[in-house]
Amino acid sequence: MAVKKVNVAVVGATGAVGETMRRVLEERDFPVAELHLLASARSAGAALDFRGRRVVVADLEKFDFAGTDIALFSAGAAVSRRHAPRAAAAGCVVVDNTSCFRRDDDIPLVVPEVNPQALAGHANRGIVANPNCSTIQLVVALKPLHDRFRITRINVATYQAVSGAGRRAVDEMLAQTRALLDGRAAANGMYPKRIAFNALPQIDVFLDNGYTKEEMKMVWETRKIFGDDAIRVNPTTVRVPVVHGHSEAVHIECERDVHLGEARAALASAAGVTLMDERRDGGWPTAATDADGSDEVFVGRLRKDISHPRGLDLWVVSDNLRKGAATNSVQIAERLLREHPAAGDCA
Ligand code: NAP
Ligand code: 3JM
Repeated sequence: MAVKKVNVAVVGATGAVGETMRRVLEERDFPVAELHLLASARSAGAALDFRGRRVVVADLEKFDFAGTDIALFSAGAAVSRRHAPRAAAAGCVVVDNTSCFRRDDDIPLVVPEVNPQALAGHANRGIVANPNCSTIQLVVALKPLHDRFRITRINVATYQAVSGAGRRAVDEMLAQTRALLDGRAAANGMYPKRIAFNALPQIDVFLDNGYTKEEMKMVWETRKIFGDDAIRVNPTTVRVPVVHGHSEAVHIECERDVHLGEARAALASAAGVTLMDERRDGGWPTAATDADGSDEVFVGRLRKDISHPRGLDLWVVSDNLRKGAATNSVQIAERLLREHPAAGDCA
């Protein structure tokens, strides 16, 4: 990439997403001049690796964003609400991984394979929002189908990995699993019921309409990214005892007639999609065996819906910490540097 080097801050650097951010920046050879790793006072002073060097974690509260070009925020919505505007005011472009700004009309919500044109709006407030992990893999898989068949309705059930709820959630699932295998009682902490050897039909808080906030994020964000307020989305989000990778059973209804061969060809050539759809034992992708560690959105189990004349069913799997969070944010930052080089120009 023939772009100048920039100063980058990772906010929430000690977390599950922040750790993946560091790895993805390194893997993609992002043109980092100086890297600032930020977290709360709890972790300030700890040292983390980046490109073979130790970088000391600093306290976000005391950090001055002047001189930082791009900040990748993943420390929760409340932290973004407090600190992202002051980073932007200091001339830094913020790519925010939380739900804090996603629904604001003047903040672009971007998946580079789907709506890169929206990035132009970064200049409005100096903030670009990264969608929720479940939305990202859904829209990457559905974009080529929406372009051809015009989707009118999406029914989706998710099977979401515990790493989507952070480090403590992974620890809790593993501790419960160990305890149960040893014949001991499993204590609940983060989840209201046991997650080990179970499936929990609640992610995030309940809203007045009986859906959870995670479910409504998929409704709001899909409409905004597709620029289509008419598209109807009906999600059920479920937490399952998988460490990395979300899976989704997706059922779409379309305006135009659906041709399976055309759908398959569209998915096979779509950016960011790997079609893994063979009608034999194991001819489909899974979170643990295919998605974990990959940046791709895997699609399988493609078939015409026997209950609807213009319906199509598919199975969509992706790594929630990579394409669902860190990789998408870094891809946004790469595009900002390439296509909007004045973004966060602090150098
Ligand atoms: P995590 O493993 O629990 O890590 C949380 C991170 O935030 C840690 O680095 C923590 O630092 C930091 N932090 C917490 N409170 C802070 C504060 N007051 N000031 C500064 N830093 C603070 O969680 P995670 O899974 O990485 O997720 C972090 C956030 O990213 C989530 O809350 C969510 O908003 C967002 N996220 C987005 C997606 C997506 O779908 N795009 C997916 C997952 C997460 P300490 O070490 O100092 O505690
Ligand atoms: C994924 O602010 C918080 O407590 C974070 C909750 C959270 C979010 C969120 O709302 O930002 C946890 C995991 C997300 C997300 O990406 O929407």
